[in-house]
Amino acid sequence: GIREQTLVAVKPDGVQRQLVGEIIQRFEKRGFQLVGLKLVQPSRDVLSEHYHDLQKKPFYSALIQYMSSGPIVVMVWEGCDVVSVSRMMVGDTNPAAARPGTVRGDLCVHISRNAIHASDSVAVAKKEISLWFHGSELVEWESCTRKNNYN
Ligand code: YYY
Ligand code: MG
Repeated sequence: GIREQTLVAVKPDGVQRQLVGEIIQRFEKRGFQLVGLKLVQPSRDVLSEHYHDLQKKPFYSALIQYMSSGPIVVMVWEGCDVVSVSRMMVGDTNPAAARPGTVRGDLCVHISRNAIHASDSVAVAKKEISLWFHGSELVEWESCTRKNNYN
């Protein structure tokens, strides 16, 4: 449906490198609708929940360390197939394998500093959105672009 939602985050390296505007612009231009946005200093508790699937990975502690090293920008974007399309826009986890035209393929060099997160399935998106946002922080609004982007 056109109300599908996903969680996108600009990671600490992306915020430090001042890529927030560039990343937001890509999602806006694509035609997705912003329904939640905030700059946060993420806690290790929330990060360990966010990355609980990766607990056993060798890079896990470095990942949590890096993700808690500075502010991140968390966003909820809405639109048709936004979960899978966002993953395409983000590109391969390893920037060295990410296609030009993707965020990671255009703006990043190393897997440990890949600038952006996007939920990898609709079910995970629901969990991640409720982990990072209170219901009251999500705004339902009628974008005037909606009638141009959908029939
Ligand atoms: O969903 P995505 O961010 O593309 O990759 P995940 O497999 O979920 O891993 C999360 C995060 O962990 C990744 O964006 C960078 C980091 N990471 C790493 O530092 N080294 C790896 N070999 C794999 C992932
Ligand atoms: Mg992932």
